[in-house]
Amino acid sequence: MEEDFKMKNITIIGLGYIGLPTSVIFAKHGWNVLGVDNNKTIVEDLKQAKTFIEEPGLQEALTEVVSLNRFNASIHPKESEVFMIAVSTPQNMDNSANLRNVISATKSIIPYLKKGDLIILESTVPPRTTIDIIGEMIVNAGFALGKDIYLSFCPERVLPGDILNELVYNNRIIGGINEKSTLKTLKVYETFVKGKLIETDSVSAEMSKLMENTYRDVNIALANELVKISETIEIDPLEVISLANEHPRVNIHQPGPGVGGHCIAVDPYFIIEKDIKHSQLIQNAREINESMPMFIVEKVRSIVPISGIITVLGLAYKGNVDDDRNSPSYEIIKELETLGYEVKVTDPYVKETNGVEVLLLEEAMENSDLLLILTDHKEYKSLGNMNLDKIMRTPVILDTKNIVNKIENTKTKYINFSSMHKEKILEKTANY
Ligand code: SAJ
Repeated sequence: MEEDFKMKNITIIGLGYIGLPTSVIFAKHGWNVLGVDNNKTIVEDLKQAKTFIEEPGLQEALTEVVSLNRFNASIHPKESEVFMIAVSTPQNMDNSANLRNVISATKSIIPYLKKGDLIILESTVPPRTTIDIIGEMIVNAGFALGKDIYLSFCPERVLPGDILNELVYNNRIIGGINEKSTLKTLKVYETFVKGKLIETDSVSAEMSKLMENTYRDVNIALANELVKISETIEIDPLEVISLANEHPRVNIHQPGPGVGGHCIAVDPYFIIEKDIKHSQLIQNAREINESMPMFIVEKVRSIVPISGIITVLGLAYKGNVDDDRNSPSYEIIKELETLGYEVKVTDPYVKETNGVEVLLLEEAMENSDLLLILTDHKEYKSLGNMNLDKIMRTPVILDTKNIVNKIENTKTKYINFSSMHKEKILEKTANY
């Protein structure tokens, strides 16, 4: 039976949106955590318990574990019983997975490995990466894989904005390259996970993670395609989705201006690259979701003449977070400016952006011809009862996230995926 060993030292490589909250959770549950990142500024900030990541509860927890000396940061790993790799896996130009960070993280820990150590990969990767790429590097370093060094893949599945809670309560998939690796990894997560720990092999674990997000991307594409069909048959797509979802086994997702983030918009490509021939549905879903920014630009053109001023509300890829990675807002802004619109951008969460000036809400709305809501930040719920006719040149809202509550001010023209069709339907029925 598995010897009962105290795995109290863990080195976690990659201190981003996942690695840092994960490090803090391990430290809060009694582990000595060394967080490693190749960004010296991040490491120096973390030593002072400072972080750029806006995640509820993270700053308080980080301050606590740093003061208890349970969490330290460095640019170099150190000897540990457990090594965790939680680095980003960006895309290459062809959308395939760029494993540069995963490979360099593995290289960085090899000099510190000793027999009996465990390596856990949490970064989202194409299937077979753990056993074929990391496994091979361990073997080339002279260790017997699954005997001297244990290795597993354990996908994270936390929702940005609720990470610290989901890290503890979500079920976790534990995918060892062999039985012993799986059992050792179970002991690691047992120290803090309150959700179910589900045992499997590393390839199934890699693929299940990709399928979770691909399932979501395909279902979002279905909702976005329904919006386009609704133009033709003149129905209200949001009404149809809400009616269809009354069925106990139907869950059509919500349409939007496109799919952002570093997960749903990316993970399907890690499956496509492994089997282009058979992944037709997954490829089509990506194309549909990637067509939505231009669909929205066309909608704007049908509402405001090119010389107009457009206020874009929301740079973040989703509501109430400061993460703007892969946000469709950037493509929409660029297209509108190329067409000749003056575009003013506002977002209550996103501070640092790549080249886009972010204004305060009032300034961005001043003298504008359209409020284009692209992110469902809670701050936008109450726009309907503002006297926009006193602030804007033409008080019109195009709400692609259906976030605005009741429109109190009758002078404000409100358009969303539903109402533009209702208007058309009303026009149409008016002729009967
Ligand atoms: N979106 C829609 N319509 C919807 C739902 C989302 O257009 O009905 C858009 C959002 O606006 C956003 C994008 O999709 O731009 C992704 O948002 P999200 O909330 O679906 O996903 P993420 O990327 O924040 O987090 C996902 C989650 N995965 C699932 O919900 C299956 C999270 O649990 C994962 O841990 C995370 O990916 C990840 O790290 O993989």
